[in-house]
Amino acid sequence: MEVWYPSHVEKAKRAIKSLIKLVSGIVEVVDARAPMATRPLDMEPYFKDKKRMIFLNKADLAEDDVTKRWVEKFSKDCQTLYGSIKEMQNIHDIFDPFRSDHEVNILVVGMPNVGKSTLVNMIKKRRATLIGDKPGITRSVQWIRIDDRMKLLDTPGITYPRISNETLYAKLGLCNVIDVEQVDFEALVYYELDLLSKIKPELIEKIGEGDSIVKRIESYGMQRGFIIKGGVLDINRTLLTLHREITHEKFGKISYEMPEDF
Ligand SMILES: Nc1nc2c(ncn2[C@@H]2O[C@H](COP(=O)(O)OP(=O)(O)OP(=O)(O)O)[C@@H](O)[C@H]2O)c(=O)[nH]1
Ligand SMILES: [Mg+2]
Repeated sequence: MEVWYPSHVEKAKRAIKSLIKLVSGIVEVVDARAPMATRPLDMEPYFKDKKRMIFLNKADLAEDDVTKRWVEKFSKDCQTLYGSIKEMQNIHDIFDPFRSDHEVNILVVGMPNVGKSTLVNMIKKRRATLIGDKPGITRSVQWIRIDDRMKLLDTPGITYPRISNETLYAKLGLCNVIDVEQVDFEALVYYELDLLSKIKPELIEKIGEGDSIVKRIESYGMQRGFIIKGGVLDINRTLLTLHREITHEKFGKISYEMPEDF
């Protein structure tokens, strides 16, 4: 599969490895819709021996009962919280377990677009770092002082240089960890729909009329008038809009993986 692996990601991994000795705690932000797929697994060997918190963000887009089961599962090994950073009242609960009477440095780490910089800004109560509705916004590591006893290290989202597993690829696409516009998105959106047809067949029916996924996509695009010269369907616009609507709750809250499958 074609991956999206911009050069700043490799640089960020090197920076994290070299700065890890300065931090006493790690907040790992994952996407609540696919909390296993969005764990930064290739970096985890470097996090051993550190106090850790897993935070399942974007819970507003995931199915509540599934998220709660994920939290139960992760909690067996590690402190775990979930929520929707933008709406959370108790955001300090994420960092309070790391506090001590001396200064602490906390690494905020995770895949692209999961909400790391949003978390840093919310805790800082102002825009200390750029955020954006696509992956790859944060380009380099940045220390942000929260108060006289805590500094956070905001880091660029990290991802894999190679992905050969179609299901993982689809989940990362559906969480917008992969920048769809930077890859062959026709293939990616088909992988996404293929996964959804297995786990949420009722969602596929909502897309449009037809007895196959391809026909349903065509009917969806035609209905919206995504047509180019000669009355031909604008397939690029159709697929990108469909991807955007699915991943931004237009088809309801969707969890892409279940804790019982792991
Ligand atoms: N629905 C929803 N969107 C969120 C939430 N938290 C953050 N976002 C959005 O997710 C997008 C990515 O947020 P960022 O904070 O830039 O993500 P990041 O992890 O820093 O991304 P990179 O810098 O690319 O690694 C933005 O559009 C945020 O507004 C949440 O709890 N729910
Ligand atoms: Mg960021």
